[in-house]
Amino acid sequence: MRIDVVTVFPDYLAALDLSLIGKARQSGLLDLRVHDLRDWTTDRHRTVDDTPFGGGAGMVMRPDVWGSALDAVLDGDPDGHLVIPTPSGEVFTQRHAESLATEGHLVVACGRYEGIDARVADHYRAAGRRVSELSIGDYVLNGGEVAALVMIEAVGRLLPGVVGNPESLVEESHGAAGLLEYPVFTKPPVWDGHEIPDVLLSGHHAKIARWRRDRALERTAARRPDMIAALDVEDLDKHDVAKLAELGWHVTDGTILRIPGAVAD
Ligand code: 6GU
Repeated sequence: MRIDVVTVFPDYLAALDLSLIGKARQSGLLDLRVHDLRDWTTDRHRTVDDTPFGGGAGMVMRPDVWGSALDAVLDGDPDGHLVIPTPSGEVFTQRHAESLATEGHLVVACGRYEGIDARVADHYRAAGRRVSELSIGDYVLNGGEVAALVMIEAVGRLLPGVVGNPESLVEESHGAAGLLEYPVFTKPPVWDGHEIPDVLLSGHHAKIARWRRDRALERTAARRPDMIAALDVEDLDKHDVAKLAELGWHVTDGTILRIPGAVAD
């Protein structure tokens, strides 16, 4: 996969030299190129922004500079997918990461200030290009760089060969099961008086799987009730249904409903 990132702070992306993503770059699995937006300015001050039409606070990034930069890095590639990190985008999820990981070429346009002139996204969409405006959550950052780091790490680790053991991608939080991951433990078996649950030392694989599934259901019900409500009833066995009832969630004709006050939280 090729990823081009355009930013006024190229140094922000230096973290992508490290760890698994850094290795993927060195081995050639990921061709990641970081560009300075100011390389496409034409004035002496290398201006990338100006005041908003209609008034208001802050500065908006100029469409002409962005257009020149994006045309250059898209490099005539009709399949280049434009990703614009913005707090006004759809919320980026593991589903977006999975979809973006199948692409050949991503171009990530990191805005600063109050964002990029809206004509830029419209222009590339009207030209038939895929454009994804994505937020990493409901809070405000100073620019798209940190969000780009998040998205590139989430996408990059899904590329074949980047994560050594692909099994570790299977059972994780936000994976196919639609549940948060169960708690995990390692040596020593007793740390500061805290023991490991006996079942994990039993060697009884079916019991371990059930124990983990129950902990995943409990955690998800406590921390992410929205994910319980979104579960596919078809994926639940009778033990799941009983566990969910204990947690105050009731499965009736294809839907999962919280019964308020059914259990003490
Ligand atoms: Cl993608 N950009 C900015 N500036 N703030 C954010 C964000 C993105 N996602 C959440 N907050």
